[in-house]
Amino acid sequence: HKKIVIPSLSFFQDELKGEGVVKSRRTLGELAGIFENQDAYSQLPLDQLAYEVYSYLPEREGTPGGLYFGITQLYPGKVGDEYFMTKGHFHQQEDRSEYYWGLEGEGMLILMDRERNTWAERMMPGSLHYIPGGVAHRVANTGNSVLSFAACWPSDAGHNYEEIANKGFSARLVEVDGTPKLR
Ligand code: PAN
Ligand code: ZN
Repeated sequence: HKKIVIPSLSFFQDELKGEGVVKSRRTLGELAGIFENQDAYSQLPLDQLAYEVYSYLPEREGTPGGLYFGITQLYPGKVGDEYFMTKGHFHQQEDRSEYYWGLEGEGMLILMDRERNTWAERMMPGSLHYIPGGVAHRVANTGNSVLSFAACWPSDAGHNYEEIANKGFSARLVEVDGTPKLR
């Protein structure tokens, strides 16, 4: 990965909690089926918050040429040996790409191409991640504190959650001897 410095992070975050920003949230209950260990999952409260997304959507959804911006705050935790993670998706318009960059905390960006090759990139404050079109993306929090990352994506990208919900990624990020490993 490439490392860059974000100069005005606190400004960004204060701005983003203001007007025009849509806040969405996902509980563990809404992540049913994405974790391998069903026993461990069933012992956690369904209403526990997994992540929140602050999105700034200045164009109508589907507008060609526009850009959306969002900050995701993913809480720390594990389900068995698997870390709390985002649902993950391909874009509805397959060729639409996206930038993610790390703001706070530690994590891994899990990526999978159309041939179902899966790989991962370490996320940390200042890390920059280019997600090409046709590549599914999901983030796991591998630390003990909130993982916060920013994203910028085209306003006509759309989200295709179905494929990942049905078939998952071809590898899972699990903790082995205290460190994250793709399995
Ligand atoms: C991000 C994601 C956000 C939440 O803004 O939507 O991190 O992850 P899920 O959408 O997979 O639940 C993005 O990738 N937008 O395209
Ligand atoms: Zn996306």
